[in-house]
Amino acid sequence: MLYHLLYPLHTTFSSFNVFRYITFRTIYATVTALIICFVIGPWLIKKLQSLQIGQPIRDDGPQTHLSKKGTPTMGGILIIFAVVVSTLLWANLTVDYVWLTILVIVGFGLIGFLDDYKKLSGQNSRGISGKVRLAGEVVIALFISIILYLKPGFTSTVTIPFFKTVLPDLGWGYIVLSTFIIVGTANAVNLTDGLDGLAIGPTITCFMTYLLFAYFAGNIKISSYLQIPYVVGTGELAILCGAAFGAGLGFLWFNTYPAQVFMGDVGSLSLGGALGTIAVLTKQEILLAIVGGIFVIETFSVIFQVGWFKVSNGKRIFRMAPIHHHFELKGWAEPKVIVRFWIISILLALLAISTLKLR
Ligand code: 57M
Repeated sequence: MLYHLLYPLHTTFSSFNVFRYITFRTIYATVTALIICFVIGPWLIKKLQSLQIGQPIRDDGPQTHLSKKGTPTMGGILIIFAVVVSTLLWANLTVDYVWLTILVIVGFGLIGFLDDYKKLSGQNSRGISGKVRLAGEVVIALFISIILYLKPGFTSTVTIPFFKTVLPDLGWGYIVLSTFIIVGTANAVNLTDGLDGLAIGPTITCFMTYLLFAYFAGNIKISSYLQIPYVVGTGELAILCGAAFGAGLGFLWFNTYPAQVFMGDVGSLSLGGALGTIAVLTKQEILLAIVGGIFVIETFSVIFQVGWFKVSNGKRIFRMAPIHHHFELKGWAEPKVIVRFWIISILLALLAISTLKLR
């Protein structure tokens, strides 16, 4: 909105020319989202506490988690609010990619909200049926993927990290891949969200990394220099990534150990869905498996544990899945697991950025 209101005034006040620059607007989108979290966070946490939106804790998990009972959840509402308001303020709203990503943020957030609400009102950890939840996610992701497939200028080729000339064209198969990435990332972030700050840390590194890729992919000169696909309009997604980065930091302020609030499914599904969508829009689809490697590791730890548990009649590979519980049960203090996972996610982000040159 500020872009549309203030940039046209640059003919009278030349300093308003600055609103033209994506870099300027990205920085202030980040700061705006961070400030929104700082200002509204304490109020929202009190509100959630007074509404008794406290997390029920499963008694079959690590014993250290029992003391977390009553910690308010659904802090993701704060993240969504900060990202959406900041993006609406700073982005160029004529770019449809911005609206598609906001649709995923709000749509997946709504599914997560219903899930959280059901868990809290029933005071158990089940929430809405897994099938209904998945169906809702697939409908939204499929809608986005079909729109992109039909959009003139948006190609159905996939960028393979480390290979600059290998760009397989999947045709309509791209719709399937894109839907899988969006839904898969949402659920992977959800699985990771089991220790204070564990999910939001790698989410922040992912948004920072995709901020760069969105800026590069949206710039005709830089994209051609780096030999990555040029996608008109994705530069504006750098602003949304900045807003998500700022909101993530603002949320971490309250979610860091010992957490004053959890993000809930409303937060994890919405952030994960947004990350998947941005990976698709910037045509760096497969790269997300590297940038978001922590989410991939967490998900595979569950797949292997559950698979082995079934075929071996109750034997386990890890002490408990997802893998962060394994380390807790080995005796690592919770902050140690969290910070080590953050360190790995930063390393993975650097590796992902290096693919721009290692090709
Ligand atoms: C949700 N959520 C936390 C909070 C958060 C298939 C199976 C492996 C699925 C998995 C599962 O349900 N994962 C998704 C993970 C929960 O947090 C809430 O959920 C939201 C995110 N969806 O925002 O609202 C608990 O996580 C802890 N937490 C923090 N800090 C945070 O910032 O400490 C969360 C955020 C909170 C809090 O304790 O209550 C969760 O874990 O429920 N299931 C599991 O993770 C379970 N694993 C399991 O059953 N493993 C089995 C195999 C055979 C399937 C095994 O390895 O033996 C464990 N989950 C828990 N206890 N809580 C089992 C034990």
